[in-house]
Amino acid sequence: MFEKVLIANRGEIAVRVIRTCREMGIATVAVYSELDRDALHVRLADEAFALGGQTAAESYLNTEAILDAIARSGADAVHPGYGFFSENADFARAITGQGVTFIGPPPEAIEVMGDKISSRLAAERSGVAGVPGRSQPVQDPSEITAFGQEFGWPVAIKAAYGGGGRGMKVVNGPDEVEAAAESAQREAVAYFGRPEIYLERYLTWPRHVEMQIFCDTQGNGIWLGERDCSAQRRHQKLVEESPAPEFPDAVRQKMGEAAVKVALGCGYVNAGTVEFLFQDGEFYFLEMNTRLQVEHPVTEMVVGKDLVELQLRIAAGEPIGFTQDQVERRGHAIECRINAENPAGGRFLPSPGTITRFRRPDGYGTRTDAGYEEGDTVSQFYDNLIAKLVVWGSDREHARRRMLRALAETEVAGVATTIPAHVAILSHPDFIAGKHSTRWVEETLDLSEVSAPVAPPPDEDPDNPKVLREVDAEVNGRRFRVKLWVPDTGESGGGGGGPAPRTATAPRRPRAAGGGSGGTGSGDVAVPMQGTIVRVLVAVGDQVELGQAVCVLEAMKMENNIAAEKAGTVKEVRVEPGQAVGGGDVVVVIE
Ligand code: MV4
Repeated sequence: MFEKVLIANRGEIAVRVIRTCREMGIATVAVYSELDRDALHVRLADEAFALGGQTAAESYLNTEAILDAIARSGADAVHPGYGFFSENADFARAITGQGVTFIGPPPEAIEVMGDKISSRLAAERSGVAGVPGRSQPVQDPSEITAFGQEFGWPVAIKAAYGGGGRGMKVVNGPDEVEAAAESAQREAVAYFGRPEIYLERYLTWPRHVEMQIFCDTQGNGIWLGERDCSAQRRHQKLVEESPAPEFPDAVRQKMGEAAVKVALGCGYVNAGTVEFLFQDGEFYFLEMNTRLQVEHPVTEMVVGKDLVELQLRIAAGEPIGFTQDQVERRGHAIECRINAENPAGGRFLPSPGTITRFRRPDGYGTRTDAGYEEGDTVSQFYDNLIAKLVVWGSDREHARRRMLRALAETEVAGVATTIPAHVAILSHPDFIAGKHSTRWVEETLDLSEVSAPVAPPPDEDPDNPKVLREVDAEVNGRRFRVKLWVPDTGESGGGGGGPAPRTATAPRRPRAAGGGSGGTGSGDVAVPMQGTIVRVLVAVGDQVELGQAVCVLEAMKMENNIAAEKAGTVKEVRVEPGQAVGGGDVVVVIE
């Protein structure tokens, strides 16, 4: 087994991996950007190395900095988490090229599944059908009309290198073909740098059901169970559950076997998830995710296994250690993603800032995987997932009631969260009946009455004249935690300009927002990382509120709202849809 694992990630998944490593007696190494200097994952790791930089591109996506931290730390394995480099074959090769184990699949498998046409072909070779369609790129728009006449309308035009919900056009009839084909081709090049598009019959009310699989280095493959992730908005998952509601066991068995065949067919090793669309009792291969997913705890709670432990063992060359028949699934689990977003009116505007109060729920069958504690700051530079709330119940209704209780018990102040939206979803008759689909949140659920006020910070108690504090020192890029008795002046940055010290007695002090919007931000709205502008939401002269999204940046397979850091009037709009931008580029100026 490994001696020391470096987690090339941040937030809740880094915390999650550190916990299992600690339980297995494996030393842990965290890496951190300047904004994450005092982050929870850094505090929990045995060692920590600075990557430098603020944005993801400057830090967690800085290959050289991560490889340097790996070398300096002496780690013998790297866990990529999800997002960032987790599905980057070159990153995996760079790590294994240093003689260090990449805790994930072989680079070749990552590449096969990274291109939607290639993954469809791989699935077909394994006897698993995708949505009825073509597995070759469209050569001429006339093919689309012929396809629609053969397979029926609507037709889905998809970018072969699309992802994160981008790169799909729906065509309802022959008269829409020409415009849709032109738009799809242009966006494929603009967003993904590749022109290939392909065709599928468009499923009008599908459920998104994904199957968790594991393969080991001895050629064994098993499936652990499915997760229904249909409750999502703009391709961002909100609520996931297992087992899928209204999902016959015969279909489960067939889907599990199909998923394992797809994985073994591409030489897969370690944790993977095969995504399907499920409609009218039939399932169709959609794509394969070659990483551990955010929602993996839902499977852990139903199967009773630690999937990160299984990943570590398989990466170290151990067999899966149990057979398909030994996999037992009990009860029902639900996960809610608590994001720093304001769901008011269904807009889900980013709500970066300092978490001034965070009370986590507890009780039987209640788990919170958090990447932040009270006093930490949620930056707009990274994914705004604060914590995953996961519950287990003896059946779906029990789990649903437990989740509603746990959501009601959860307190977060200083930032708005998606909690009110979760309550609305879990309380809705359609969700209770399992009648929702991937379109339900955006087309049916009414969030117009949902509000999520950002509560002011609680009054803090007067401080003692002198208290013991722990502060973090960084020497030559390496982090050390030291204890000091210092006057409790209530100032952040206790001496030496370091991060806000933590007292043993007084509540944690909110640190200077590291990108959060304190309302006095700059009028220059900059993008936190490189990407492509997919939507511009304001025009010169518009009045904008603090935190209001001014444009949407496509980056890291996700759509990211770029928010105003101050209220005011739009003075300049410097970008247009389809424009490529670099990290730090100013896109809108507010006066
Ligand atoms: C589809 C589809 C319906 N019919 N393909 C969205 C992004 C990419 N993951 C594939 N997606 C879809 N492909 C056909 N032929 C509906 C979606 C879809 C979707 C799929 C899974 C999870 C959420 C989704 C949200 C909107 C659309």
